[in-house]
Amino acid sequence: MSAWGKRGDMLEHEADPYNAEPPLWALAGQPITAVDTFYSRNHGPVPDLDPASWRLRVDGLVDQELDLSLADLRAGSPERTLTATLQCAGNRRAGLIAVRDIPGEAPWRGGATSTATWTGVPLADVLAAAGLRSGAEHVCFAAPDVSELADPPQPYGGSVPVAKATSPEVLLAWAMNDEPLTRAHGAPLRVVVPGWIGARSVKWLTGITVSTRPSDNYFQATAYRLLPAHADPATAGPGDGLSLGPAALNCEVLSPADGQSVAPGPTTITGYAFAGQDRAVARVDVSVDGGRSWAQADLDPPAGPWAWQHWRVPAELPTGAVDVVARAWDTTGALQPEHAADLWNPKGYINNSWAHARLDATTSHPATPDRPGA
Ligand SMILES: Nc1nc2c(c(=O)[nH]1)N[C@H]1C(S)=C(S)[C@@H](COP(=O)(O)O)O[C@H]1N2
Ligand SMILES: [Mo]
Repeated sequence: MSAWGKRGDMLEHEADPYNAEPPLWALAGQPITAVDTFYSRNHGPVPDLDPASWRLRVDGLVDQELDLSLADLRAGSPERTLTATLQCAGNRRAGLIAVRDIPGEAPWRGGATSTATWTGVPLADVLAAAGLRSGAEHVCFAAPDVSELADPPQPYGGSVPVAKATSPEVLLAWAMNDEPLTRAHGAPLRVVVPGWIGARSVKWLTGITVSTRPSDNYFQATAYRLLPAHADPATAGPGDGLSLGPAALNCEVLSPADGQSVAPGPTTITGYAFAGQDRAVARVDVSVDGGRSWAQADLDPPAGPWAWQHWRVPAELPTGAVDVVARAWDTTGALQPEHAADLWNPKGYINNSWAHARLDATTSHPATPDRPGA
């Protein structure tokens, strides 16, 4: 075990605030990610909230302001459990940094994506109890963790439009994989916004404010926005670039993973693919010759409409340096973009270019896990 109850081989990008992702092979073949393996993304120190005195305040454009304890929430509406993938907008940023450096942002690999079974109550039920007034367009989330990364330093926050907030899949969750939320994952209560970038799934939720406008929190108004490649993030202000919401179609090769030494010959290549919001993964192609020829992978059925899909394909690895490539289509017929260079942006968000796993199949040694930092 390392920090925050995570497995010892996490790739730790930062100790404080804690930012870590599992090695890719640890996600392979696991439709649900164990809590000790689930990536952790934080912008400030992890709060230690007392569940007994914790309250959730609901205000803004509502008929009735609410001040709820955990017991009130549990009593207020029937509990719901669903499986949802969280994917950070910075997932696979390392592929963008390889194109051009991105100072100040961590080189996340494809492990800033994990899937859990979440239990809580629909946000829609709480909003219905409060009663939305006319003009209600956005639902803003407030948390107590103060981030020095924000300018000026401020607690983390974000918002989603009312249409998403009142959709039945958006949960106020107190449990993850049937265990109470751990501190690192937002205890005692977090938002889970399935199908949207992870940034909107606000942890340590203490406030909900219904508004005519999106949250003016730094992490909604200034960060997690896609700037044009030539923009200077140091001078970009609130509202610049485009606001990120629904997750983009993406995929990653998990096993054998990028950087591994493997034996040439027959193997099975596996990975994940994920399509945000109301799209699903329709097809995944895999190449073991850098994209000259392709085989169609078998897709596992997802654990639910908001979960990633794992895929597998038998392959014959040639001897030498092997470039495994994977690319996914979604149910709209859209294919991932081929090149990371076309996607480069100053904050390094949404690298959903074709996934590459570069393998060393020069000798017939047994497979080794790719070790962080190796
Ligand atoms: N309060 C708070 N909520 C937060 C964050 C944060 O720093 N503070 N990080 C966000 C981001 S960017 C992501 S990707 C997810 C990560 O959730 P996890 O740490 O449970 O994996 O939490 C989101 N919610
Ligand atoms: Mo994120």
